[in-house]
Amino acid sequence: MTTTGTLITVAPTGAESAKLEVPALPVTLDELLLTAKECEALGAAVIHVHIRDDQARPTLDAGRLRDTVAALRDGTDLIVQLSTGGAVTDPEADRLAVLDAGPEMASCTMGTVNFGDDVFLNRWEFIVDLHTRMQDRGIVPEYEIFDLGHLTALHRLLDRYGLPAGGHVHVDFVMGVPGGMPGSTEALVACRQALRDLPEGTTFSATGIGRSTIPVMLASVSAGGHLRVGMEDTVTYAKGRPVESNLQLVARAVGLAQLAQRPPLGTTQARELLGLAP
Ligand code: KMH
Ligand code: ZN
Repeated sequence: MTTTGTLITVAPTGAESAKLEVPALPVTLDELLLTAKECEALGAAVIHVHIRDDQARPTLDAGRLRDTVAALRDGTDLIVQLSTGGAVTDPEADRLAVLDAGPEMASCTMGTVNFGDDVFLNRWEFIVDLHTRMQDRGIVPEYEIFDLGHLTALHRLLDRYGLPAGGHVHVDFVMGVPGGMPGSTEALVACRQALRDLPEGTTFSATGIGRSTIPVMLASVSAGGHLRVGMEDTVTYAKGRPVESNLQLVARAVGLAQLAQRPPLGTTQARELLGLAP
């Protein structure tokens, strides 16, 4: 397994920003596909997908999800990772049904977290359901870690229900959410240390929300981690400068990976790393 490169995930849309306030946000299938192609050409290997309806509101509509997976599969070689997190208002049944769209990967958040003024609810039974359904269908999870205790929950999950499809464990530290762990080097190091309790070879990426984007990116690369970037997580490129496109964020991540002499992994190497079928 290669660990010499950097896995770059782009999370282009999310469920939180409004198109009216952030016009560069890709919300239609055409916009998403164009973004995906551009980001792949630059060095992204995984796309973490949230979709929107005709009014640009977050949706988990089954037909749209299927069409999105098909379009991304046809138009790119990116690893398609559907969000099962959705928006904080999405019911569990709809979040589980995301798996019916047949993605290669899906997210699986490892616990409940305060999410600004809201609560992002992830009950234990729901997590078990997601994990075991993904095992049954050969969908590879990315475990989303919003707080240190979520790694304890992951340890318990793997202990009781076994390894995910493909046998490899990959986690993503989502840092700097108001209510979750801070987007600091200290918090990232604490999470990285806690990986020692997980199966050998477990890999991690990290993303910093808002102004923690750059510190988290630097900390992750220097700690041997991978990178997730995109307008789901930040819409400000630098103080007073809105993000112009997801491409701009991917380009910055690629530059950092090259500087660290861990260049972006291509999609074939990324599938190898994550235990996905070639
Ligand atoms: N939109 C957040 C409530 C995920 O995609 O799995 C949840 C989220 C995590 O973004
Ligand atoms: Zn997401």
